[in-house]
Amino acid sequence: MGGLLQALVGVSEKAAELARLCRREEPLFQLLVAEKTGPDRNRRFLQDFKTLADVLIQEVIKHDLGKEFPELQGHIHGEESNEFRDVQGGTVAVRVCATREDTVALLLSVLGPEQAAAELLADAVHRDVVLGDVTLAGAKPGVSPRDLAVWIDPIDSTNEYIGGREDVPPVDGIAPAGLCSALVLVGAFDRLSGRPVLGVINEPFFRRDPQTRRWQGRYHWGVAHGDTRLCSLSPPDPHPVPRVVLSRAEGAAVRGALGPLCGGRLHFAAGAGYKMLCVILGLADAYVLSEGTTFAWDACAPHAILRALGGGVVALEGALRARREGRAGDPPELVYNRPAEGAGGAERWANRGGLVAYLHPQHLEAVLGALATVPGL
Ligand code: 2IP
Ligand code: CA
Ligand code: CA
Repeated sequence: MGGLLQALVGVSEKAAELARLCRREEPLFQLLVAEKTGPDRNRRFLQDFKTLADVLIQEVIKHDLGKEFPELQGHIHGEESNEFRDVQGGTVAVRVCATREDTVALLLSVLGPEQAAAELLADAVHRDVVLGDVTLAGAKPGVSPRDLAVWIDPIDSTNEYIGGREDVPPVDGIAPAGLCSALVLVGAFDRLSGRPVLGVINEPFFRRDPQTRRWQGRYHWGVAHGDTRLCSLSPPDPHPVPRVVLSRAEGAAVRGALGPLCGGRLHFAAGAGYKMLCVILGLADAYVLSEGTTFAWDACAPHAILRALGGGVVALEGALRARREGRAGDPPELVYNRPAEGAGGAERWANRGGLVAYLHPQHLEAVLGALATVPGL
């Protein structure tokens, strides 16, 4: 048996394959495409199908990790609920069954007559993933699954995944939108402290194979545990003039405050996970978000990788408050074991008050300095 890190990468590979499958195979792809143009009578079903890709991926990850590491059972959480409307309008709990045939039958209760689609999905669900990654095999984080819990975002940037644009030209290496910003995020955090410990980001749509035209993915992983720092990537060099990546939803005040710091040039991208990946890869020096519109499952995996590389993700509101009050010490980082007080549903796990993801402390300092003047932050 490999370690937990290797298992997280393995499940992310299976998830990425499921994400690619849902776009590649005709019966599945038709259902995705039809969502945009389909007749009204299909709307509910297609909406459900869209979610089925996410729900199924999350259940597969939960199932495979829980099977290999029974200590993790009950501690694997994700964005989605597995409750699903079936074709009769009843409720079905999507899960991985003991046999491929049982999984096919369960999927058919959601997909209706789409036998081929159900079979393709079940094949991928029950297939074993073999990783031929020597560096990963040699990584020994020294963590015990008993101390950890997991956050899964089965598909981050669902809108871009469904939209599927392949021709969005990058700006300084950063894709402003498109299929490549759809990512699988699997992160593990310390149950007691809430700190992120292991992170895997999988890019299912990294590039097309020039020969076969099939999508090829890639993955990145990181470990930040005690004094141990391990990563599949080396820390990138900082840009002399900082590059900041933002959500297109970011308001004028934040744009106005950060513009001068970045030589008047801000970058924009879709997907919370993708923007953090841009920082991890050194395409950007910081990702700033002033609102609580991301969740624990968006940030946990990228945060672990950022910490592995010497950076982190701070809670923006708390960091600005500490600064105003002149408190010494490092600004507070996001934690993953504390639901927001007084909130219900997904909001319990919102990263309230926004965040800053960074790699080099001087950029965090510069960004916080610039944002300190923004009224209302
Ligand atoms: C979303 C997704 C969005 C992001 C939002 C996330 O997750 O990453 O793209 O907004 O914060 O919660 P933006 O693109 O404006 O940064 P999901 O796609 O999983 O709902
Ligand atoms: Ca997300
Ligand atoms: Ca998602």
